[in-house]
Amino acid sequence: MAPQRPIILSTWSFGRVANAAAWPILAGGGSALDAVERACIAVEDDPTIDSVGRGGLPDASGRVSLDGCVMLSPRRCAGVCFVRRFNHPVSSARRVMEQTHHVLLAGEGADAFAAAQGFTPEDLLTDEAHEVWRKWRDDPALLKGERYRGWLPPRNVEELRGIGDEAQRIAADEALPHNRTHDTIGVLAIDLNGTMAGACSTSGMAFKVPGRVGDSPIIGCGLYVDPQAGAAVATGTGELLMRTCGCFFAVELMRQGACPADAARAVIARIVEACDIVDDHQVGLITLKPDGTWASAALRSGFRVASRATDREELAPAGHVMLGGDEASEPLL
Ligand code: SD4
Repeated sequence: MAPQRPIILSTWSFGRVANAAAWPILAGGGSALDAVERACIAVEDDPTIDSVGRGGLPDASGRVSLDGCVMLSPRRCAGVCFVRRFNHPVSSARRVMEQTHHVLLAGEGADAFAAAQGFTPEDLLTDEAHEVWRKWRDDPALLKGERYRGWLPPRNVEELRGIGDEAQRIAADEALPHNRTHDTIGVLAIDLNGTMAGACSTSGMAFKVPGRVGDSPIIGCGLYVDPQAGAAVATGTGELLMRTCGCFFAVELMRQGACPADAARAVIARIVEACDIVDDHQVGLITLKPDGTWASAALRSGFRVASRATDREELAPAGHVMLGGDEASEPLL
């Protein structure tokens, strides 16, 4: 493929941190795979981010479990899920892709594989995350059995700032520490050679039922990349993406000729049509074509995409918001 300008796209406000860590790789002619892995590591390594890596909020039993995956193509992809002892699910997933014939390792097997690969085990539960869990566990409503839906999401900074114009909201984003953001870090990139790669990493829903695995390690749900058609990565309520194979669906639509914006919009529309949506559901999706054009859509307002290319770096709201959003109504291309 002819050389092209590199680009990297990441979910949420902390995507800027991810992009900043990965950009030198892309700018220096490195691979998209190295870039997306590095981007996820930057967020996994920040213990103040309570939805990714060490510092992520635990499940209902008070234990943290991590999920993640990496993908270059249907031939080259893998994920790990229910990881309890290692902080970098994307790095483990990359080794599964490179060293085995498998696509998904889970639980103790994934931990044992990471150990055999020489990764260093870590205690993933921070004191801060344990304290948040303890408060949740001792909540009287939970003790009365009125509330066991498995997830009470931390309100993200984007949702908290429901007022003001876009410039004010983005300025507020920048003024707040990264620990006020939440959700999966999902990354798509194209390198100088035109190779596409994607990755995502998460601690999943806070206070989930122990054993619950979401969309992020499942190829086709939280991530899909096909060099012939395009790539998609998702964040938000994993169950909605799993019920609709959301990222695979987006890429198949682009294969059939849809532009990135139409593909992203169609996935959100399918989720609304096929699933029972409740108030705390959210889904954000980024779609990218091999030519570097991209777009985003979300179920609700609040989702942000951090993008970095040779000539620009920005944090932007979803190009299309399905339910009650007052954000950009036109796709960002
Ligand atoms: C998941 N999409 O496990 C991931 C992360 C998440 O709110 O829960 N985000 O469903």
